Amino acid sequence: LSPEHITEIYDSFHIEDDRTGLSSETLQRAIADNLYYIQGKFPEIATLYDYYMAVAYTVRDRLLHRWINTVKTYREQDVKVVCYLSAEYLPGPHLENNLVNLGIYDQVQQAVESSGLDLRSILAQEEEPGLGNGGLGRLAACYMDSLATLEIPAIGYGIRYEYGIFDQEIREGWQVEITDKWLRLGNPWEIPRPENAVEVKFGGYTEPYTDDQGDYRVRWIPHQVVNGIPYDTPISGYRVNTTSTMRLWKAEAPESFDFQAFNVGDYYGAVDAKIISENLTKVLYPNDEPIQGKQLRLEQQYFFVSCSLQNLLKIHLLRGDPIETFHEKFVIQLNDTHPAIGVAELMRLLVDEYLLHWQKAWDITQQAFAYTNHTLLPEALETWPLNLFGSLLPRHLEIIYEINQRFLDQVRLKYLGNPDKLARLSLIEEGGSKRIRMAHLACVGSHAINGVAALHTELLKEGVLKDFYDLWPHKFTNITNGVTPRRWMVLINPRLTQLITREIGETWITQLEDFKRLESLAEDPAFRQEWRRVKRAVKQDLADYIQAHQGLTLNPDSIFDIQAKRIHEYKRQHLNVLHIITLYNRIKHNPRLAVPPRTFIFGGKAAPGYQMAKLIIKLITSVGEVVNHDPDICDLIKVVFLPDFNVTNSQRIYPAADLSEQISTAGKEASGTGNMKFSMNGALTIGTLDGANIEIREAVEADNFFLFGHTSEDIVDLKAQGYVPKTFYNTNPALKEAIDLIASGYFSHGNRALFQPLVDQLLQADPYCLLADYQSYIDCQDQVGQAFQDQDTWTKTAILNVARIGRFSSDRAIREYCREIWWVNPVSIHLEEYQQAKA
Ligand code: CR1
Repeated sequence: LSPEHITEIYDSFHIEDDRTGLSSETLQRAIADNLYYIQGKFPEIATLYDYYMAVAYTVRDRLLHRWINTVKTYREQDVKVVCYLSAEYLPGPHLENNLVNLGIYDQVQQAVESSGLDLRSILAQEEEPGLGNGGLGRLAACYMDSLATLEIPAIGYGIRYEYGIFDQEIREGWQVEITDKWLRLGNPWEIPRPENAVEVKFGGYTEPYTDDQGDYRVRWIPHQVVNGIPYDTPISGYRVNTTSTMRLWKAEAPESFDFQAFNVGDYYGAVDAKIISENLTKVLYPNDEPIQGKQLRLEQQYFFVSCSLQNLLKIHLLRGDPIETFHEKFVIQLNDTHPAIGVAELMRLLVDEYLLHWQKAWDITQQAFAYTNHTLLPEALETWPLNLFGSLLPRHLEIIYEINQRFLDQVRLKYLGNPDKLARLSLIEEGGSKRIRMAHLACVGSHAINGVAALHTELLKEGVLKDFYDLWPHKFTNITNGVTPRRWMVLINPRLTQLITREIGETWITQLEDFKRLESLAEDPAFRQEWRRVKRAVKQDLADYIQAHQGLTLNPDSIFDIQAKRIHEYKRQHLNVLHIITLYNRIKHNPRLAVPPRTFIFGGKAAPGYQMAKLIIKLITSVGEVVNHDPDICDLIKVVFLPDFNVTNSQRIYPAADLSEQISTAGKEASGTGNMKFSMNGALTIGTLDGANIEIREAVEADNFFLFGHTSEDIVDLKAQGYVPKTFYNTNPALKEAIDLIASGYFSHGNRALFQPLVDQLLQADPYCLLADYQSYIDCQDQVGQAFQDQDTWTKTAILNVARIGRFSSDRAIREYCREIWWVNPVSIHLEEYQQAKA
């Protein structure tokens, strides 16, 4: 036999390796193997969770080969890598996403069924990593998905919070927060790498010294040292071998015991140090936009940033590259100002530890960093009291002073004799107690600054960052957010995915602009009918879920009118409630009124300390309590509050919506990304000209979007003229009736005090202009009701929304970052041995 012959015979057996094989037979064997050797269970005593773990490890094995080859390739080819620094990530459950990306959903389903189990119930076992609050963290996860899919070398750095965002329960209509113990049963997706631990210093003092060259240097003598342990999670790309790393840091005490204290008998004192260190990454701050200026939060930020930058420098030097070329090999994206301390930390590392001269270090730093701003809300802009900052990071305070001095010297030359300008640009806010402005540090230390939607970027340039824009207009770009069609369409809406793919093929999954091919189908009555069938089935799924979990029966033919996002006054869930009460009043006055049945669905968490947001939740549930049981309403209106809005639950919600509520006060929502997910799944939007709504409306065209409300300019004018909400209340009987009904105690068992703070806020201040937008919103909702009666036209409009939503893929956004900010290129990963990913 010749060697060729042997290979031929060998190949004909199709021998698959148990760790990489993709056939259902091999997968079934591998699952049984992992159940036995990893979970230590035999089928008779294995729980569903054990099976989930066995399946997860089986899938992880298939990723590992790709992952290791990815890391190896980047190292060998010395490629430029994108480093995404984010204090938050909301990746959602990993298992199903990895099945989709690897193209092995069907094989795993078959393998699981052959063992007498059901894949859906196994998938339901996964506890999602809730390591973020909302849009910002989920955006980071969508970007990680697109980076891998587009084969861009990338690492996502963040914090491995032991407790993520709290789980929300609703008790007696109020939000109750439950600790999120997501790691309790183990996390099969992460690999700890204690051998790569790094040290992070805190507190203490600095002292000058002269180095061998006779140069002035500074040494930092810390009060405390904490270890950072990296935990790596593979992030797969869709049908490519590229598998990127999400590296999250956990804080640990350098030694389990302080031996000195132990020797003198202070056992408890010794263990104390361990507890203090581990507190650092214990819990995610559950505030979405208003920041919480707590010292622990600054410690978290510095901790993960220092770990990540030390890690990057180590990788760079291990690749044999000189420190001077760092910025040619890495670009570091700051996801908001949370990691902005990185600018000062990289300077410290380069100057104090790697002994570069200031100017050289500064060039590297500026070229390495780029900054994304995610909010205009003044209460969300991070500033730290100088005292707090200096006691925690004494060396960084000196570095920031130095950066500021050099920066202001430059500004002074440009704006001769303009002290106001200097004060406005300074990294230090003067007056009263001094504070460090993190956004200013990010702007000065970056080569690029971007907003997340066209309007948002314009408002940044005219407002919060105007002085920086005047100084460096070339640094500013807009990159409108996007969402990944893999999770937000393929994974969550298999029915619609199948229908679309049958008609236009599957290229859209990685080139969402191909949805354009659906345009002509909008005119096809048979296609519209199928579309309607799919939508109806998906609505039924959500209705079944709500029936099972809340005991509420919903009518799947009613308008599913959904608002799902964090509860915030600027997002105006209470404007939605005013519409519900207005409809309710109309039916009460005229029980024979022909109104199309509507189901109002809300989902969203309130920051635990945000009283008004919590009261808004209570208002929604209280109105639901009355409306849902009022016989006069004849089930024409139903109000549902879906508890615990997270990635998992959101996946049931987006596909089922007819109407997407995007009703923030114009100028307040930086972009929004839920707006994109709803549209992608065929909902029509009712919205203001805010954030990315504006661009969505442009894309789908005005006729296919329900627009209402004041523009951001109107709002500014309105307030400049001295906005008096009472005028609207006094001159609009329906509005007055709705507000009075809340105030009367009608929804609170006669308790007039309950909603008083909310009513007072609306009548006396109304900072988010609900009253000014009320009539326009009601009129627009009436148009929605009308339009829904004509199901065929509604469906056509829905199809056109999907056909034209292609621009809002995170792939497009990532391509823009690559081209305009990162200057990085794709690198393909080849698997030499074992199996290639399915084409
Ligand atoms: C914005 O409020 C945007 C996301 C992602 C949020 C939202 O409109 O879609 O960021 N901002 O860009 C935020 O969380 C801290 O700021």
